[in-house]
Amino acid sequence: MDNKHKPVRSRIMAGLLGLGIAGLVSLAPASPASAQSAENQGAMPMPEFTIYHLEGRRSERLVWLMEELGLPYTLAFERGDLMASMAAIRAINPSMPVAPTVTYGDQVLVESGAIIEMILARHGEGELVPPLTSPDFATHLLWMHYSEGSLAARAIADYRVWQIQPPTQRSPLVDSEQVVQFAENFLSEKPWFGGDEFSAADIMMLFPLNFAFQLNIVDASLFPQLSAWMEKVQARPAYQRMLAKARPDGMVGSLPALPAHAPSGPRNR
Ligand SMILES: N[C@@H](CCC(=O)N[C@@H](CS)C(=O)NCC(=O)O)C(=O)O
Repeated sequence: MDNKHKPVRSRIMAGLLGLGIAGLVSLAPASPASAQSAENQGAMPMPEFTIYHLEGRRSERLVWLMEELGLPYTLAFERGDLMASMAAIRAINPSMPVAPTVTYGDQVLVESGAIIEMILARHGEGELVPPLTSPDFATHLLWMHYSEGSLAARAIADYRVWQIQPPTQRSPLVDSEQVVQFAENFLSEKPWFGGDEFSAADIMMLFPLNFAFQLNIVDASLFPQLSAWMEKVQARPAYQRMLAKARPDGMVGSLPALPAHAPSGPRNR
């Protein structure tokens, strides 16, 4: 542990003790498919990596990633208590308290997609990313970024607005249904958002699609490819290990589903 690192860790520990955080657990994945590979030539050594987590939220992406890669991490959350888990996040990241917040060595980081890309570049040994020369590499990156930049952004905006004012018609702008339809179209050509193989893009895409389906932001029955893909990714052993560790009591603090989304179909332009 270097000198810069020590105060950060002690501040984290003090914050956690003060909050009575029970869920700080070091986790060595059950099936370390590539645990050894991180130590192999070419990969950087993995520094201490703590994921500050809220059950059922985007921090699950990182737990799932680490389980897929077989890399070690520590998971910090207060089981069944989102407020306490959020207080722990605020304690280490007061200016941007969001889940995930992680500590990676002596750095405090946010943005699940950027953290995933960093972990893959430094410790992934080529896993969960299509080969650089494959056309799948371009679409993998597209979905890595689309998941937050286009999909989550539209779904959350529509959710917030429609909660206040139920919609009577579709927006002339790109809306939730259109961003979800674009993803549906891709899966009618390819089995994964990674293209021919599962990739980190599949990890990124699940959260906003679950959000859109479960909160009735779009009509899930219109998207059979996505529904089949969701079943497939959620059956993965690494996803199931993530659920057991990061959501042991099921969903906590679900948001209410919308009574109505915008009517499907053609739009006035
Ligand atoms: N684009 C960020 C979004 C992070 C984010 O907004 N996380 C939610 C939980 S899923 C959160 O912490 N929200 C707290 C708030 O908005 O106050 C990422 O992908 O990490």
